[in-house]
Amino acid sequence: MNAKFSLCMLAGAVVLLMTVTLSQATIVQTNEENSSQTFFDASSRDVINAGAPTLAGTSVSGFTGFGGGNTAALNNGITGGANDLSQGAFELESAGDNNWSITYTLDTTNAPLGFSIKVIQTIAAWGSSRQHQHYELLYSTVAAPGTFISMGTFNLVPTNEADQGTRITLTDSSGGAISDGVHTLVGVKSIQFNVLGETSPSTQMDVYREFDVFVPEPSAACVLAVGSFLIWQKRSRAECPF
Ligand SMILES: [Ca+2]
Repeated sequence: MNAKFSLCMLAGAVVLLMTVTLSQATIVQTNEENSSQTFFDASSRDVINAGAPTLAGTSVSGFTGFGGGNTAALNNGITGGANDLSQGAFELESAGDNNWSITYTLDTTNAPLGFSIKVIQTIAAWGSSRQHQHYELLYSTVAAPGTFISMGTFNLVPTNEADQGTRITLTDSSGGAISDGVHTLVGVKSIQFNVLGETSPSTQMDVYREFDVFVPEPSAACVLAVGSFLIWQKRSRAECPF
């Protein structure tokens, strides 16, 4: 068996492994809570953060801010202090239908194949059950930027209602791009959060502090075995914007 044949065998095995991994992938939702509204930190280096070269634009639908609540707070890298509505997106339930959405469109000028999304974190903080979370996550691709695909609805009800800070982390069971086994966050053009009213104990709206969306770091995407590196080589520049 010569070296070239061995490399082909290795590459083939990696392709098979990746295929099996993708088909078995599931979204892993990790819910965390803390007594403090300021415990969970926001990232200012994620791809949808305001000012990031990877963010092309933001659009909001159906949101009416209450008490200074605003959607710009969701991607400014700041979670804010206790009871600080200026650093949260909050719509009073009586202002609407317990539903608003925000869409972050990515700049794919230097990533024409779109982005792979590996981690999504959402942070909420308040009291009186408004630290709960409930939203649908959707995405579109560079191939069909106007078509949004649902990745499911995610919910957080604290085990201890006295805990006023919460965080949902979405990852993938394979360690790669987030996938439900059918749809995978690759080739991504836009990410959309469709914010919903609570599921329990009421249907009131919550105070979201930050939405963070992360792509693989170059070291994670590129430092792989030889065979997988050959497969990823063509794509890594597009998928590793930093
Ligand atoms: Ca951020």
